[in-house]
Amino acid sequence: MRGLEQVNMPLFQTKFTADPSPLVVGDTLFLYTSHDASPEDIPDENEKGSAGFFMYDWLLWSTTDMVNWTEHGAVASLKDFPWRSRENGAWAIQTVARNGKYYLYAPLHGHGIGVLVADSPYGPFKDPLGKPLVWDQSNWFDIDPSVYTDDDGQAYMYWGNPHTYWAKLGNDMTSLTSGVTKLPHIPNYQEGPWFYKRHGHYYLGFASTCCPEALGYAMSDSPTGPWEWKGYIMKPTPRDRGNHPGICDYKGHSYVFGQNYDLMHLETFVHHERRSVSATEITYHADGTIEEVPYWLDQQPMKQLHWLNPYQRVEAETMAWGFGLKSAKMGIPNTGVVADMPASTGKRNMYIYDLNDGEYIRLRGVDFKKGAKQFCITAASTGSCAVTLRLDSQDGPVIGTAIIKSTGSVEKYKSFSAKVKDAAGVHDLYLCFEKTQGDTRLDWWEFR
Ligand code: FUB
Repeated sequence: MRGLEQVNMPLFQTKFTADPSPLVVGDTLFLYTSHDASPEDIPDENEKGSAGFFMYDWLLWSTTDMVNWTEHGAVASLKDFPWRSRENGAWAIQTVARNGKYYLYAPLHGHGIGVLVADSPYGPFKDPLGKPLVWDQSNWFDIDPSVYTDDDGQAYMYWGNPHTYWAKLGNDMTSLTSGVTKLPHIPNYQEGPWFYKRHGHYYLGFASTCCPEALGYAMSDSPTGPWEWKGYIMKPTPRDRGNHPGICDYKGHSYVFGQNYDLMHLETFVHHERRSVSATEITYHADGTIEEVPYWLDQQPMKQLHWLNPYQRVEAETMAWGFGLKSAKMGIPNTGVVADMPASTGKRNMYIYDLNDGEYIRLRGVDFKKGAKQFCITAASTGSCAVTLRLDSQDGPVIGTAIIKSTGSVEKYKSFSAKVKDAAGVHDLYLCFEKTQGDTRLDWWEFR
């Protein structure tokens, strides 16, 4: 039997995530996701244990190596759309870049699709319209926007469940310059279109017919169809239910992102909409069709594109795995109460908290080169916590132990250090938490 580290587990553990939307900016892959609230963040006491969708804000993550991801917290929330009619329904977004600006297309379930604009992928995002970009008030079909700008500069938006719609966007990316076209049904289409062009072929990835949804796709010679069903990228399986593709090329590889319940299944198999995003590499055949991939758990872990440099500031919220830990933006408590959320904040420092004995942060492929001598971690604590540094497994050789002591407040950060020995070459690094007392928050660490 293969353990958690031998299979392709979800990318993020500090929050439940869904609806992955990749965006490559320079050498960084940003991934915008929806956020399925954890029970403690659902404000209605009667709903904490229920199976439905509780979605209030959208999250951002980034990587340069495809296995160690840095969390950036909420980039926007329902609060950024003052015209919304519900305090739930922050469904699947896509963010695209154009002319130095970032456009975040967001469905507010039951209230159409809006758009936010920012000067940076981290935000802050602002609503330039004050109203939905599209909204057919006779139904709730207007979800899951996907935007692609073609080589001639014409941008298109696709969206919809259970029908597929498209419209042309103006050069401002915030207006429609055509009517809305409802396409003839594409076989197996349910929702979550992901519209893009690659090597002259147009693609529409999508979540295939519910339930269980899988990842299907269609191809066309034109940005407006007709679309031909080409098969599954990943076949349906009873191990999954809802799904939603995000597809991109990055550093010479092609990837599909999707969602599953594999993280929640570590705690319960009772159905709740507590989803998690996974990724896998895909390959294209010469005719442009996509080689089908097995279900996430039947795959090897993702391949790392380059080693992590530990001799520079590494955020505590950078990790390959951190099950049981929580994260927050400094000065902004996690809460599902939309009224208490800040307007889109832009980039902010984050911290990791809720450390318990036996939990750990795993970093994959850390290159210690000729050898590290010292480990420094910046933390705040009302108690204490031992951070034991181990190589290659949770029980691997110890290379040092840093003791975090009380700083008097969870807001007051200090540096704690440990002597390090026998850490050279490339290893997975485990920051293992033991003897935890009180509340400890981790900001960043580095080796010297
Ligand atoms: O995440 C909420 C909804 O579930 C999305 O909008 C759909 O694509 C499905 O993933």
